[in-house]
Amino acid sequence: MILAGGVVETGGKIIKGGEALDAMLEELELVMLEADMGRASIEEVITALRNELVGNRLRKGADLSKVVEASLKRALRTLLSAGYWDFDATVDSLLESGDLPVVIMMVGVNGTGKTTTTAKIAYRLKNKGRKVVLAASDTFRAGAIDQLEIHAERLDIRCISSQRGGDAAAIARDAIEHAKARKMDVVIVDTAGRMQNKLNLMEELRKVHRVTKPHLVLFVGDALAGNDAVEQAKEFQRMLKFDGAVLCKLDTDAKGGAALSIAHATDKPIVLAGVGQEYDDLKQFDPDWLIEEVFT
Ligand SMILES: Nc1nc2c(ncn2[C@@H]2O[C@H](COP(=O)(O)OP(=O)(O)OP(=O)(O)O)[C@@H](O)[C@H]2O)c(=O)[nH]1
Ligand SMILES: [Mg+2]
Repeated sequence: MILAGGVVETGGKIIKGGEALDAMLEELELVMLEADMGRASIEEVITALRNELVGNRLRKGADLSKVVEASLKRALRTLLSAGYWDFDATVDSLLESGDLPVVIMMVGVNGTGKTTTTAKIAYRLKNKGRKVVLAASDTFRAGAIDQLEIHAERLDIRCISSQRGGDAAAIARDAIEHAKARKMDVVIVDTAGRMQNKLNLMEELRKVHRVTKPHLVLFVGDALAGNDAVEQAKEFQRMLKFDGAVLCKLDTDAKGGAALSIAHATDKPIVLAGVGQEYDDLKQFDPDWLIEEVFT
């Protein structure tokens, strides 16, 4: 990225607030806006950055624009690392604690990638030798059960469902009972996509939550939804509380700024990244990778 500032000629200068710094910060604001980061988060980050910079001494010959950009990257890295937990290590330690099965509940609005991510997580855990059961608790969308069952068949994993429409919470409970009876390790509950403002759907989700008492709730966000993903995450966090987020579709030309805003707005970390439609297209979320994406 090219910034307005040049090399500061007389070394050892104190960084002052003023036009030159403002111009640089404005350019960085644009970079973040273009990456779909929300305005509220951007403003907070920029204010913190300005406060950090003004009054600091610039090393002789240092390029102010580079110093500013490096500070911003550091601030964003801190934002993305706050409260971070490692998905695999967390599941391992839950398994070790012996409270089986470990229940993972997936939530999010329509089409963000919940079902695909459910299958990807199942694949990931199965490859580690874990015995996994899926709960088809999306009884809302026609075709949702078949979609999950096809994945289950391909992965050779049991999927508990009820073709009768049925009660999402009851299906999840059946899956947990099934897993308990067979000493299986993990139940992943796929739920229906919903608009965050539809109260009855949210109520159903809360019922699933109440009944299953999940060890982990993962909010699935769509990187392509940009700023909307942030509003969704905030509303879900308000209604349900989730432990971490999965940001899907980071393989598309989405600029990933949603990750920064979700982390900022909900105080929950992004823990996994969906990077394609294959089962192994699920990665541990890497803040540095995302920050480079935002700046290129
Ligand atoms: N490129 C890409 N596509 C993805 C990714 N994750 C999911 N998708 C696609 O996004 C679409 C929606 O994914 P689903 O898993 O069905 O989303 P959902 O949240 O379960 O949707 P509903 O059940 O309708 O709420 C599908 O076409 C997936 O293949 C990803 O990481 N990258
Ligand atoms: Mg689904």
